[in-house]
Amino acid sequence: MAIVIEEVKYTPDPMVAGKNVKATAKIKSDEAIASVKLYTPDYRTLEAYDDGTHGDDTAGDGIYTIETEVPYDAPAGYYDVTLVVTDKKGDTARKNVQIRIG
Ligand SMILES: [Ca+2]
Repeated sequence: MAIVIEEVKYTPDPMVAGKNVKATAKIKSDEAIASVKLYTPDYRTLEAYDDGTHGDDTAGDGIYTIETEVPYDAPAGYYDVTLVVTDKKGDTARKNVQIRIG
């Protein structure tokens, strides 16, 4: 198990169209992480950070954070997003997560 993605959370839950959402994923890896990307239902690719900025609370704690605005015209409902983690050796792990927009 090179990369383990655990504890994906977001607030507020459900998300609100036109408002900010903060999502976090706890990631464990034997290798250094190269990138953590989230593919959204509206075909955006968002980068998650563990650098103490971009809404991330603590740098280097293995909790990666994305802060973004939910599209104002997003219809309420359940959606699937995909989180893809790539390490510096090029190995990847992915996790599908169901989100809710209220
Ligand atoms: Ca962090």
